[in-house]
Amino acid sequence: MKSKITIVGVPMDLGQRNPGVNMGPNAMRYAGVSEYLEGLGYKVTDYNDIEIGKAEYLEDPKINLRNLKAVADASETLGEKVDSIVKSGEFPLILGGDHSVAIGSLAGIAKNYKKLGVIWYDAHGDLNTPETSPSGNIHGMPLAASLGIGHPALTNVLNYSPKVKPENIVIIGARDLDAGERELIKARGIKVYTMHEIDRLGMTRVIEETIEYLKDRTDGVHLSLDLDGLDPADAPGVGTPVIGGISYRESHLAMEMLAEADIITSADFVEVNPILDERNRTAVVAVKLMGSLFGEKLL
Ligand code: B3U
Ligand code: MN
Ligand code: MN
Repeated sequence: MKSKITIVGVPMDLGQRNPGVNMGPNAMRYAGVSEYLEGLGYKVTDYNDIEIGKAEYLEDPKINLRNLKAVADASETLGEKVDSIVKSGEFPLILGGDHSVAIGSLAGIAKNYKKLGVIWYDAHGDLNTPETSPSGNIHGMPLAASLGIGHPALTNVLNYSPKVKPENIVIIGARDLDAGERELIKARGIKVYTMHEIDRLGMTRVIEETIEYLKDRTDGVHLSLDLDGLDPADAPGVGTPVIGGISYRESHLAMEMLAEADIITSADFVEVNPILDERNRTAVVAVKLMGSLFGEKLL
């Protein structure tokens, strides 16, 4: 793991409809993210927040994409910032914001790798397109956009596409997939560990297999961790909770195993919504998981 971490906050809430997720970055700051990671021996710089434009009140009814322009603009800004962080040899740690922020983080990161791997830790596939999306919410589309599928304003951030290949992706925790997403997973051969496989194999084996699968085929791995991948009992402060999720303890184990394997080169932690939370618990959970990802040992 790199010894310097740069945090970028992305107070983005335009990729979905619940107010409050724009306060996610500050919720994680109040939960002590910088101090915690510094305590583990890292040099941490907080770049503060990327500026987010305004919601669009006059939307194009012909396209099923809420706030397209503001999300695309923020993705470009974030992409450039993240690219410069990777180029300066630091570990980019992006704090969301709704999951549409991953469009920008992956744009900035993937520029610097030939074969970037992605671990998508999420209850959802985030593989919708304007054609398949039931909601028009861009936070349900970032993985598709990064594969080069969807509206050009989202697929072409930083003027290249795709950011990642389907065979370099592993989705973990899926339990709410739309019909179009299932088709895409099958058509492109994306590796998915749904809750069924997690229950059946156990998290230890799921992560062992994930590491084995990604280790040789990739030259860097981005972890995109949506807090709704966890069970709402452990992470209640999210906009689209889905019961039957990954536990806090399984998630810790996953992070510890990824830390041991030393394969993660960048990360985003998204969908923390303090308005929907209980005493900032979800932000605290996010920060504790970061601690494990960055190598905290219990003994
Ligand atoms: N798949 C649904 C719901 C959803 C996706 N991501 C979240 N919710 N957080 C959609 O709207 O695309
Ligand atoms: Mn997501
Ligand atoms: Mn999700």
